[in-house]
Amino acid sequence: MRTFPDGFLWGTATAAYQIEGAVAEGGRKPSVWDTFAHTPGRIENGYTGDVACDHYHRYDEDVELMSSLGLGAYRFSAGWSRVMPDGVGPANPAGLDFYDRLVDALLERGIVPALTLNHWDMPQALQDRGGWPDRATVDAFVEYARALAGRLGDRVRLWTTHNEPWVIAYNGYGEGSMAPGVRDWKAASRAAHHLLLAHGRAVTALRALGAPEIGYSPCVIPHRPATDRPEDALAARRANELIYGWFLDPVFHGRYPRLLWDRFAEHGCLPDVEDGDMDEIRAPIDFLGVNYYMVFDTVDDPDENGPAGFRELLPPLPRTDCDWPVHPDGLRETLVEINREYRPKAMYVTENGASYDDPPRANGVVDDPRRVEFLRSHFAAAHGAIEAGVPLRGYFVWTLLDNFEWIWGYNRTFGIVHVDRDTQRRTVKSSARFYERVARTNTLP
Ligand code: GCO
Repeated sequence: MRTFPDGFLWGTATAAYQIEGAVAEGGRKPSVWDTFAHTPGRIENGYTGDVACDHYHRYDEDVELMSSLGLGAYRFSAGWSRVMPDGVGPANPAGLDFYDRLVDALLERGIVPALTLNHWDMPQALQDRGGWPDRATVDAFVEYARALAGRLGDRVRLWTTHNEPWVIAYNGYGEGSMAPGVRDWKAASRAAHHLLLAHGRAVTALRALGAPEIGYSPCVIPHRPATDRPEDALAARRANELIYGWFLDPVFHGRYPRLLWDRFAEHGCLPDVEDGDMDEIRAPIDFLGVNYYMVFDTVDDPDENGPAGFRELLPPLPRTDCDWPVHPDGLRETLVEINREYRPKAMYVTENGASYDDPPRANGVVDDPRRVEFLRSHFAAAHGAIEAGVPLRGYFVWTLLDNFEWIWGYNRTFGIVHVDRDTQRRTVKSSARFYERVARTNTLP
């Protein structure tokens, strides 16, 4: 039996566009994800987040569900275009009211609120003016952060600036597979720099408004060399720099990682870094969130991943329904490595989970033994990291509800709670019951 430290937070994580629905209610206007999802051919089956889990109307039921499972924390994102429908200008009172009600509902049940400002849903109005490659978007983001912190600063304990900024910068602006679907690596590196600057300035603004704990949630997908060829070792290092080094070195060390910087330079894709930017980006944070799902093997390939020039291979491991390799010990290694390299004051696993499709049986029961095993083995790895000295303070399982899984739409299910797409009925899966035991006892049986 493994016991976790006192006060360890057990929660789930969600994102606004993936669960809220109500995309044209309460003054909300489109985000880049509404536009992208409504573009034919972008999302499987033409699915959109228009309705999603209807959480906007059912938030109280969903919070009650978390409470019934004994969960002590909830990581959610504010819909940027719900709070700032036009990107700039005054905040939308109805949007702020929604998050106000949600936060109060959590606090009434003793659930710690953890708010992410940017889980990818930038207002379309800002994209129309240039989006993240445009430096003015930094100011718009800080205004948005101020509006939320001005309203909720006293009640939300954990504040996160961006979720997985590499997805926005490289998938969104570089290879174009995610919103806003741009294919331009110069735009991608500019977007990355502005995301970092927006992070740093938002940290400073949140601090001034009294936000208790401020952090950041990049995604760490460790890439290992597939062979002992030196060029594959370098390719793996570039892959790691692209996905997380680019977003962590500036925040903790005040500089960009060298290998990729040189590659961007060779391709004429460097961002415009102005005097003082790196100091602003380096504003101290209280915690680092890590999203961890998988590992990949890597080979050198100048034709893939733009200037980073690498290709991913599947290691010989079991895989989830997303074809993601399952490697629990990679979580322990990642936490230990990241802690050694960056020395954050505290860490959280801000996302970890798996897509497995286990439909309800005739008697209504949803049994998902593969997810139970996935969670059990990853919790054990997190415990191993704590034993190795990592200041890990909590764990957020991705995710509470089967939801809109980006380009896969509703074809991938990560929830510990099943959602019937026609009726919106929520059914607790066996993984949720397993998680309940862990959360209530703070131990892993
Ligand atoms: C992610 C996202 C989640 C995904 C999850 C599964 O940060 O990639 O935070 O929104 O749904 O990772 O793909």
